[in-house]
Amino acid sequence: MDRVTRATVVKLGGSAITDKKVAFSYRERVVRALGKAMASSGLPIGLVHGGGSFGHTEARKHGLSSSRSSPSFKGVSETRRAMLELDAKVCASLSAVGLHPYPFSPFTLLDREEGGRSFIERLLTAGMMPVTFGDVVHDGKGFRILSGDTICVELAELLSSPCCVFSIDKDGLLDEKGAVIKVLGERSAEKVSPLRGGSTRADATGGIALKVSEAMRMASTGTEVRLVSGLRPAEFSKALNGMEFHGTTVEVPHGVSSG
Ligand code: IP8
Repeated sequence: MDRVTRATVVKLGGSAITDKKVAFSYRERVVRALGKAMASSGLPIGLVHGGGSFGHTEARKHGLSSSRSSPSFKGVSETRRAMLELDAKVCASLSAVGLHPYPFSPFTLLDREEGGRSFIERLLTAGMMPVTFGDVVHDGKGFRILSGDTICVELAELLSSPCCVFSIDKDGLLDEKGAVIKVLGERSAEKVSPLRGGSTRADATGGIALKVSEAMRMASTGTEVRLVSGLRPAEFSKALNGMEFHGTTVEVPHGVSSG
């Protein structure tokens, strides 16, 4: 079998795979539908999922965020437990539709020299789907939340990904009037309404602002970034397969990043 060195990165947004208004609510049907679309694409995929009503519920309860080091060790354990619980559900749903998820902590990616890359490449070459998630990490000073959006950038770079698809709970990035922004360019980031793009105030991470800046960062390194509703599997499938889709494409000239 040929060694897989380039793979598509997919983010299953927490706002799509859970109901953020209801703590610990999991959308099994949504994950299965997205899983079926990924299976039928036949693409090698590195998967990242967000925290949704699992990780963000605990993180907020215990005052953890992406910017602050937290003294709440209980909060660290509880948030991590919630993420592992969600990850087990996601992997079970993916297995149920014929995929072969291999869950791992994003820590593995921190060894970015050969270690991280060859680990992921070996999994992909063997026909497994590497699955990781937003997590609680120790950054040397204390614990903080590492968003799945940031992990997507790392993973796309590691895998020289041609494309990254973010599934969210809206039809793409929306402007102030609620209309879908079809193409988000380097100068149009301010068009995005902060409250209209798949993240909510329930986020312990950077919400939509972080998503936009990470998408820009990724696009500037040559990865095509597509944002699509995870609640519309047919559109998700089109976005994944490089077809015209209803959603947002982020286009930034190579080497330029507003993030
Ligand atoms: O939902 C956050 O990941 P995100 C993960 O991708 C935790 O920002 C632990 C809340």
